[in-house]
Amino acid sequence: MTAICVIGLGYIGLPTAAVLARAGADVVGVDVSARHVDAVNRGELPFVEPDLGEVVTDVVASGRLRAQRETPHADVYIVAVPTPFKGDHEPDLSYVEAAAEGIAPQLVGGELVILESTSPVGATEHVADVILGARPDLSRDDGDGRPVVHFAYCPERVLPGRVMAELVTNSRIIGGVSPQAAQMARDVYALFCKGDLRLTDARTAEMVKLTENSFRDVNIAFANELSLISEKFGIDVWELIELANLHPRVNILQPGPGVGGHCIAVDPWFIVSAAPQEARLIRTAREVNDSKPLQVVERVRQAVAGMAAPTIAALGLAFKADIDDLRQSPAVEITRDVARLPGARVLVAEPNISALPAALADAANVELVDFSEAIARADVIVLLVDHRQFKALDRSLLAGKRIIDTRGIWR
Ligand code: SAJ
Repeated sequence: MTAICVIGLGYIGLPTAAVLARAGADVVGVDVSARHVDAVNRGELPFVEPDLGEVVTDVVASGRLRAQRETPHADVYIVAVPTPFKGDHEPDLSYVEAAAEGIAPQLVGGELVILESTSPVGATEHVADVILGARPDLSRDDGDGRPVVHFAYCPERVLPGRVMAELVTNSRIIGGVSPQAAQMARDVYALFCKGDLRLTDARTAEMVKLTENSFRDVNIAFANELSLISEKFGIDVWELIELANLHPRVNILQPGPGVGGHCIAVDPWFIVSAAPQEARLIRTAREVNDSKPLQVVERVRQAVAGMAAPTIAALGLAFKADIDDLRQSPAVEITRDVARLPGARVLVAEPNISALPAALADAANVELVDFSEAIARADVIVLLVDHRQFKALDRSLLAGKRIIDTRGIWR
């Protein structure tokens, strides 16, 4: 049985570990967070993701998945740790490097190291350099008789909220630092993935991932730009897009309060920072999407103009519908800025969390309440996330309120 070590038990690493264990592999999950390790060893989830809980409970109970903080020896390592950017939008590879440093002492030769974290072009070769720099007795090719370690890049492509289905059905791009590494990695993903497994080199695979998320960012920026133009012209942008999309070759995405999450708001910068002269459209899309929260705050400011002590309901904090993930969420940024409007009291309703995040917890004029209470008490309602609870709301509750619907769900 293949021993697989998955490093990083987050939104990608834990589901991947779980489906590998379900497929029969002997899996150890490694995480720096004691909270994540303990939750997994109890068979519980440290975060919300539909359909994952049952699988984790099952594979932990059967002994095929266990979690720990130290990196063990394994035949295959899968690195799924965060790759944020630094203040200047340069990628921060410190978590990837720390994972590589943990793997290096365990190796004996013949192992496969797969990087899944979204990374700038060249990162997989950098992982090989870090590991082989620490282990000069090992090599990345067969040349001189030293034992060989294999390196591959295989980006995850799953959509938060649909991870368990998409892990199995999505096709995957597998980039080897060598052709043999790509073939070995294909055998690992073939354990659970029913989609196409397409092999290429590591640099192409890294760029494919960045391209996919930049494609989505540019297309959302187009929708967001249309929303600004439509407001100026007094046009309903959602009707505009619905009608334009009736054309057989037009497929515009949805405008919103901005683009959040740890992927689309981050990854395009990995291209821009490495190719600033060439990546002009990708940079502009990032800027358009990043400016959208400010425009929403301005609409709230106009809506409360003349009110001495406005009560504002902020509905939703997550970066998108029906998840509990607040990372890079434009809704958090907007709520924080709205709370700074003179005299404002902000009632936050987020059905998927039980405590306000640090960015809001200190503000005395912000409280987390049930959404029906927020709506009942508010003068102005700003809808920030299209959670199912808000979509299903009895519209008569909104009567007499000033409404800023950034997702177009109450049209
Ligand atoms: N958004 C809009 N309008 C839209 C679609 C999305 O404003 O029409 C906003 C969302 O509200 C959210 C942000 O964009 O704030 C990102 O949401 P998303 O659903 O587009 O994407 P993520 O970040 O949840 O997942 C993306 C996916 N990539 C693509 O669809 C190309 C997913 O497949 C990737 O695996 C994931 O990034 C990742 O981990 O890279």
